Amino acid sequence: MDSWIDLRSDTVTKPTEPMRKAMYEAEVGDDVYSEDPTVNALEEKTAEMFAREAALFVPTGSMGNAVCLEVLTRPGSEVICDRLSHVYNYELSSMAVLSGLTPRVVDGPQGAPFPEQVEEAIHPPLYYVAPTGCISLENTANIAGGRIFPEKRMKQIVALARKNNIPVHLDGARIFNAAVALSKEVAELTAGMDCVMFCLSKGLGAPVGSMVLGSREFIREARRVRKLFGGGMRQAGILAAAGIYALDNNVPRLDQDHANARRLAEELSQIDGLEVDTETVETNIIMVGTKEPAPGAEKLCRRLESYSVQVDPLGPNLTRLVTHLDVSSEDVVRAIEAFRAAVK
Ligand code: TLP
Repeated sequence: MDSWIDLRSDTVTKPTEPMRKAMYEAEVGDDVYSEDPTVNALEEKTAEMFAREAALFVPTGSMGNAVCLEVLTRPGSEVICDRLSHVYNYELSSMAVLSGLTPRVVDGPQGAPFPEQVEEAIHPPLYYVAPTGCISLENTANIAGGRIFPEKRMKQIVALARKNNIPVHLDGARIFNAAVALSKEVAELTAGMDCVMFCLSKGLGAPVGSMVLGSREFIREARRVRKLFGGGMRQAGILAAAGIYALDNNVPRLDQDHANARRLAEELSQIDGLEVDTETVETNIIMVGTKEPAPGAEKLCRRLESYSVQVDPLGPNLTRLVTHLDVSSEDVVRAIEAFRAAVK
C-alpha cells in the first residue's frame, strides 16, 4: 500500500531528523523561572524578527490567542472578529469561558473585514453598553482558504483602532505563509498591532509551540496569564529548539507548499464534480466544493482514504486541503489521481 498523503492540515507535520537532533542537543532549564536558555533564545530571536520588544513561548496557538485577549481586555467586553475567524469558530468559546468576553462578529469578505464594518461594530463609550475590548484579525485567514489579509485594509483598521483607543490582536498562526507569498518581512506585515500570535507547529514544521509578541510590559503580563491558564512549562527548551530550527530552515520553503497548493487547485478545478476557485489560492490552503456527479464531502473523503489520501470534510459539500512540509510534489500528483478516481 502507498504511504499516506495527509492533506487535513499543516499541523500534522512530523519533526525531521535534523530537527530532532536540535531538540536532543538543546540546553534546558526551568522556564517558569525564565531559566531555559533555549526558550530565552527563541523568544529573543522572534522578538527581533517581528521588531518587538519581547516574546513569549506558549504551548499552542489557541493558548496564545487566549492569553492575548485576556491581557488586552477586561471581563464584559466585546471582541470584534470575523465570522470565519479561528477565535470565533474553533477555540471552544474560550474568550467567554476564560475571560468573560463576547464576540461581536462582522462578516468581511474572505475573512478580512472592511474598516467600515469594524467601525460600525465599535460601541460608543456609554456606561450602559458593553465596551469594545479589542479587535482580533487573522492573517492568513484559515477558513477563507488561507487568504492573505489585504495590507492596505489592515493598516486602515489599525489606524481606526488607534483613533478609537482600541487595541488590535493579530492571530497570525500562518503569518509566515503570508510573508513568503508577498516576499515581505513579518515585521512589516504586523506593524501597529498591539500583539501578535504565530504558530511554529503549522507550516514551519515544529511539533509543538506558538509565540506571542508585544511590548515588554505586554509580555510581562502575558507571562503571568500563561501561568494562570496552565501553560507555564519547565524544561521546554527541547521544544523551543525545534522552533529555532524551524525558523532557521523552514521559512523560504513555504513557497513550495504554495506552489503545490496552486498545482492541486488548478488540476482539481478541471475535474467534473469539484469546485475550486483557483484565484483564491494564495498560500497553502485550498477549499474544494463538491457537486454532482461527485458525492458529498463525507463520502468523497472516505473514498479518498482507499487511495491513501486523508482529507477532512468541512461541510456537506466542502472540504479543506492543506499542503505542508510532508507533502511532496509527487504526492500532489498522486493526490490529483486519487481525486479523479474518487469522484466517479
Ligand atoms: N487551526 C487548526 C484547526 O484548529 C482548525 C487547523 O488545522 O488549521 N489560529 C488559526 C488561524 C488556526 O488555524 C489555528 C489552528 C489556531 C489559531 C490554533 O492553533 P493550535 O491548534 O496550536 O491551538
